[in-house]
Amino acid sequence: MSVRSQKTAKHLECSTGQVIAAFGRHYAVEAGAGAIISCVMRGKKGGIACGDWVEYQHTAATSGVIESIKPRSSKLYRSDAFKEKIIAANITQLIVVVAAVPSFSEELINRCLVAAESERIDVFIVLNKADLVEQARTAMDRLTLYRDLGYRVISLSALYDASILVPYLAGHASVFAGQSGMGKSTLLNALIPQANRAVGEISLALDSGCHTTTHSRMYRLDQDSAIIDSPGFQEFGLNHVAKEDLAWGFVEFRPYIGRCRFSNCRHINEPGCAIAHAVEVGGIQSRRWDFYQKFCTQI
Ligand SMILES: Nc1nc2c(ncn2[C@@H]2O[C@H](COP(=O)(O)OP(=O)(O)OP(=O)(O)O)[C@@H](O)[C@H]2O)c(=O)[nH]1
Ligand SMILES: [Mg+2]
Ligand SMILES: [Zn+2]
Repeated sequence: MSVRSQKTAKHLECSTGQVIAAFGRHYAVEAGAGAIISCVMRGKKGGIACGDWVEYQHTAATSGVIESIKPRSSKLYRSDAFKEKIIAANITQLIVVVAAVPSFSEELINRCLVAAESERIDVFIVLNKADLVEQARTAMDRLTLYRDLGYRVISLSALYDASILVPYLAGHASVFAGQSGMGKSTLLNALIPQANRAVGEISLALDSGCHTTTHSRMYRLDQDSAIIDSPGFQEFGLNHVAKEDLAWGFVEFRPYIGRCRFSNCRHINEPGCAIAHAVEVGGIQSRRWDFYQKFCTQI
C-alpha cells in the first residue's frame, strides 16, 4: 500500500467523540453509543478541553489516540501573561455559582461576565445556599446590581431543592464556574444524582485553600442538555480579551460605545468620554466602571 493510501485508510478508521473529562494528558472521550474511550493525544500537543469534539483512533476496545480537535463553537478560558487555562469548550451557557457563605468576590463575577460576553455565550448567576437565610439576603443585596443590568440571578439551595434551575438548562451545554466552596459539585449532584461528585468540607476548603474538584467533567442531563462541573478558582485573568472587546463585555456600556470624542477612547480618563459622562450622571454604576478600569490596565 502506498503511503498516501495508508494515510487515507488511517483517516477512515477515525471515530468522532466528545471529551467529557481531561486529566493532564489523558482524556475520557464519549463515543457515539455512550461508551467511554480512554485517550491520549497524538504527539505532544495538549490544549484539549472538556467539551471538545475530537477525531480519535482506537488502539484497543476502550482506548485510543486523539488525532485532531474539531473547530470549537466557543472556548471559555482564563489567561494571564504566561499561560491560558481552558475551562470548557463548545459550551452555550456559563452559570456563575456564588454562595451566601463563604462570601464571594464581586470582581470574579465581573470577570466571568466579561469572559462569557466576549465569547458570545449566555451567562447567569446562581446564588446557592439560600437555606442560610440571613447571609443569603445580604448576598442577594450585593447581586441586585447584576439583576438590574438584566442578568438572571437565581437563588436556591443545592442541599434542599435545585429544581428551579432545570428549565434554564434545557437544550444547553452549561458550565458551572466559580470560587471554591460555592457548591458547584453539590449542585451538580442535586441535578444528576448518579454523577456522585465529591464535595468538600467548607472549613477544609477555606483553611487550606484546598479545592475539592480538580478536573472539569461533563455530565449529560438528557439528550440535548449537558452540564460541566469545573474546579473552583480564585483568579480569572482576562489577558485574552482584546481591549476593544472589554468595554463590550460590560453590557450597559454598549449604548455609549462609539460616542466618545476620540474614536480610540479607552474610557479611562480621556476628555469627552461618553462612558465617563454616563457614570457621572448615573447611567452607569461607578462600581462597574471601577472594575472596567482595573481590568483595562491589566490587559
Ligand atoms: N448550607 C448549604 N451548604 C451547601 C449547599 N450547597 C453546598 N453546600 C456545602 O458547601 C460545601 C462546598 O460544596 P462543594 O459542592 O464541594 O463546592 P464546590 O463549589 O464544588 O467547590 P470546589 O470543587 O472546591 O470548587 C460543602 O460542604 C457543601 O455541603 C447549600 O445549598 N446549603
Ligand atoms: Mg467542586
Ligand atoms: Zn470613552
